[in-house]
Amino acid sequence: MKRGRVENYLLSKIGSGEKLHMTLIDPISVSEERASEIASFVENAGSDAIMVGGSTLHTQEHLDRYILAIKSSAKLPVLIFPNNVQSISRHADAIWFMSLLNSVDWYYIVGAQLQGALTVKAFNLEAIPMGYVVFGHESTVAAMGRVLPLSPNHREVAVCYGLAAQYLGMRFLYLEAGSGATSPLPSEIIADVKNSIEIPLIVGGGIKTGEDAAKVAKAGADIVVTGTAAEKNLDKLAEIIARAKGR
Ligand code: 1GP
Repeated sequence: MKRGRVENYLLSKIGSGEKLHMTLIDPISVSEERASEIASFVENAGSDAIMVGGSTLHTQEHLDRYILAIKSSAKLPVLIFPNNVQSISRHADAIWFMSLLNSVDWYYIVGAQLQGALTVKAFNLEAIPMGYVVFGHESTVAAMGRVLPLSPNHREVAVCYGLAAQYLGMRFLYLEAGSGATSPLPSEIIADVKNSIEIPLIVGGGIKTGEDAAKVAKAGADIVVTGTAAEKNLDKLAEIIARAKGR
């Protein structure tokens, strides 16, 4: 499958040595009006793209309106971060076509993808293949995605997941600590995975300060994702974006 516009945009930035930040906005916890304000703010603050999604999103119609609201105030690419088949909108620029690799449930590994594939095609959406690995067991995504909990102590297992994703042809790997996690993933595990794979590495979950963001990027994340920070304090988010990007 040929790379599309959004993937090329991300790869050209990563290829030139840039660290990226993506702002995740959850339609269940942030209103459309607020999402549109956040989008405009993060565009000015230097975030590289907006991800829309959350573990409990329920209607496609809501997602459509939501993405249009974001796009009315910012030119940044909007990528869907899907939780299920209802998370497919023709208005997005791309969709992370992701597999929850450490789920114990076939549905989250390939079932939802099977159900959603024809819709992605009908909408002519750019699909970006991504392997998704969730740490811990307390987050909403772990509960909803029937995750086999992976401890951050099992660094070698994380490396195996990363390599498996790469050898299966996935073009990005996302290490997820869970939205609202008490702390980001430890630098050691990020570095071990980064040093073992050749595909770009995305890291998110629990990044609350500029210092956290700088650490995660320095450890090896090509793309740092923050969600909750945008809901809390936009000044802090500006600092997170700047530090993730090494400014
Ligand atoms: C969740 O990794 C993202 O999928 C973002 O997590 O809300 O903790 O920033 P936070």
